[in-house]
Amino acid sequence: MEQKLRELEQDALQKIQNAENLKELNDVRVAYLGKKGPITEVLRGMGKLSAEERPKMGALVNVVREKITAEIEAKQGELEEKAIAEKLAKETIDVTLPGRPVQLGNHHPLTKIVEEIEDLFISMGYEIAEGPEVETDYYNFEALNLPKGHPARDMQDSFYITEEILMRTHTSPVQARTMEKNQGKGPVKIICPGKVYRRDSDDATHSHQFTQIEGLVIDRNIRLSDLKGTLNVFAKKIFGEEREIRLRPSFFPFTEPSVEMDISCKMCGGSGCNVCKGTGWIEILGAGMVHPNVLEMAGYDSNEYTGFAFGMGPERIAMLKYGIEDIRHFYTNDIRLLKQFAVHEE
Ligand code: FA5
Repeated sequence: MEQKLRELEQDALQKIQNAENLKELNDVRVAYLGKKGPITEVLRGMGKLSAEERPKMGALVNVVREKITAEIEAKQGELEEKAIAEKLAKETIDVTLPGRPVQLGNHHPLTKIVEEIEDLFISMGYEIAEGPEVETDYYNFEALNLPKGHPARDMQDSFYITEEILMRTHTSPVQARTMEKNQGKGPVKIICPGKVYRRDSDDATHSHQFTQIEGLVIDRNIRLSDLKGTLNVFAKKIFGEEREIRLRPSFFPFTEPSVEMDISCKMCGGSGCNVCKGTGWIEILGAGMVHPNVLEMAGYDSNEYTGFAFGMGPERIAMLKYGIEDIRHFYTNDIRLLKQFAVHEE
């Protein structure tokens, strides 16, 4: 039996050496060490041995089994390394191949202009305030000196949800809410960017949903000249140092006096062209001194505090600044328009 075991060992070691890959090696393992293999068979035959021979043979079987196992493990390591080396040799990469370009997104032109305007006002000490898009009639109109039935409500055709609730038609309700929160105390210096909604028919310059940025400053001794100075800085920073501004008298129920601001036309430099309809000026926002009624309704003493407010439509500002001829381009998600703004990204 000893002789048989020695032969078996030699045989197994030979086959292990000859194995050329991991599969062949595994076949040898199963053949020699598996349940149906010769070693198991020897162990089964041990019962027939004498009591003296049994421990001797048992020890020998163990030695042979361990030797075969150790050889298989050593060979396995060797074959694994060989397999990795072969795989690496086969899969060499050409590092000179140009990489696949990653598609990068960029900011929407409207986001860009809103952020630019926000950054400018933040640099002048303003804070950003926000309010709900679904607004009450009170904040959207009444607190802004537009009582029910006031004819000026027609200037902003509205989407009503109930008698008292509507989609806000402008960002001015955020003024009213902020003043009320400050309980009659100054100073207040905010801008409020956000979406607004009107029952306007969509065309090249009108959208039923658009963006506004409201500005509000309340303190003692705030004057119309402060408003003009602020708007002048705004126009020059956003449109260029060479742009002039002018204020024209206008009407908003929540400001007195009220003005509209025009900037000099970039296309013709003020001499008149079809962009500015021959006037040399383009209107960009509404503004004025906060009406004393609005101050009082929000809890301010209008003898002590004054303030100015303005409201602009960033779509129209972006149209002027970037030369976009139709407001609907902002909302139709034509990737060709959006991609043109990628080059402007820092
Ligand atoms: C207002 O909404 C006032 N709340 C602005 C204001 C605030 C005045 C504070 C005084 C003090 P107006 O309706 O003019 O004003 O709208 C302001 C700006 O919104 C316009 O100059 C224009 O740029 C933009 N706008 C108005 N309607 C539309 C529309 N349908 N589509 C796109 N932009 C619009």
